[in-house]
Amino acid sequence: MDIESLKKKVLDDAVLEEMVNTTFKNADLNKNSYIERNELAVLLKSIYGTLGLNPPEEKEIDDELIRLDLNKDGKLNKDEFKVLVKELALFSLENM
Ligand SMILES: [Ca+2]
Ligand SMILES: [Ca+2]
Repeated sequence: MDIESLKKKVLDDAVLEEMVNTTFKNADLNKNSYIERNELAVLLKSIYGTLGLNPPEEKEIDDELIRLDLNKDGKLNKDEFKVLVKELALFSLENM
């Protein structure tokens, strides 16, 4: 399968939904159905590690949280988290 059709597949709602659900469940360490800053930090560090990048700085984690936290309650719900999962999926495809 080529990259373009892979991308299309990733952006297919059902596939993305599945990825979001799985990632969200793994990232939500205290199981309160929100991704808090510390949980986002753990997730980003692990993703950066997987991608072979330097670990994110504290400021980058703050910036990510601010960027993704659309309703400004200081944590990410599943809809907000979905944006990140989508970006990460596309990013890993671009860098395969
Ligand atoms: Ca949580
Ligand atoms: Ca939020």
